Amino acid sequence: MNLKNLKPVHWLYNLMHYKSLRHNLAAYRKYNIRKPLIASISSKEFPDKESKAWLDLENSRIVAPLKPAFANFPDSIQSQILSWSEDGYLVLEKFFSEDTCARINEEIDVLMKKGKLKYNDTHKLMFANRKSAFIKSIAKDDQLKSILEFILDKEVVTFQTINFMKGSELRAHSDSVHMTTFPLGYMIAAWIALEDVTRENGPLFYYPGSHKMPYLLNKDFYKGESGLTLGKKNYKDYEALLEATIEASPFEQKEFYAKKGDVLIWHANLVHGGSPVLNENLTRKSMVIHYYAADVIKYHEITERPSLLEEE
Ligand SMILES: O=C(O)CCC(=O)C(=O)O
Repeated sequence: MNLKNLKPVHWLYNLMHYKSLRHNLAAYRKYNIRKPLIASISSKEFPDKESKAWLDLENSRIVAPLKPAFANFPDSIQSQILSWSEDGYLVLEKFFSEDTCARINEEIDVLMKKGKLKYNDTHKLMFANRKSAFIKSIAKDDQLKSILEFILDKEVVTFQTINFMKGSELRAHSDSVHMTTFPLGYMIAAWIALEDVTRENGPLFYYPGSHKMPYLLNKDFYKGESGLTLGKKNYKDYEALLEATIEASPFEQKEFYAKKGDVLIWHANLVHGGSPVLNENLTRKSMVIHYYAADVIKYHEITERPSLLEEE
């Protein structure tokens, strides 16, 4: 029996990290969730399965310019905010300087050398923002946050950073199955190229417009669970279902041949992943930052765990 499948093991772990669950308290009250903060939580508690984010409910071309803050953005950002409702992503060219990227890469190298940052069971280097004040400050960059907060029309908080040294080769997915909110639509990610990306070193891929597809949630690939166990939900089943859904959809895959310092911001439900690495000798240094809106319920649909969020 896999211990990670036992909900009481999660409850105990959550209890030990109670402080990091308090971010959910106000939203549990607001949405009338009558459960302890340590309990398992998933979309089955919630009545609706659709985003409530303003630019999903209304067309950004019409409503975005009506907000005074829109005028503060340069033309290149304004035009992409206008197409956010259609596209579900935007690109900020050369947003971070060469020096900033070099400094992030250096911090990662030092953390790895000191053994403070290690690969998890995949290619991911998780939570460097908790180990480096500089990387934490990048995640809190005022200009970046002003764009994210405009798009969500809510204050955002950093949930995590993930650094990759090589192309991730992750299969297509939407982050909303990993980092989920109630109401839906209130996660947003910023992906930063820390070196140039080409066809060869495993570019990020994404499907413009795919954020408009229905959110795939546990009920869609559910294999049975009990009050005490997660059941046989298999992430591979999710990936297969999502791939079949996106292949049958009109959305077309794009690859992001980013230049160092470019940023791609994606919607909570935009389908994306990592293309194959064609040249294994090449690195593809990048960092993705996942943010939540501050005042929503934040959790992980697949594992039914409330998110642990460190106070900023
Ligand atoms: O960087 C990549 O190749 C993919 C990253 C990704 O899919 C994610 O962070 O959700």
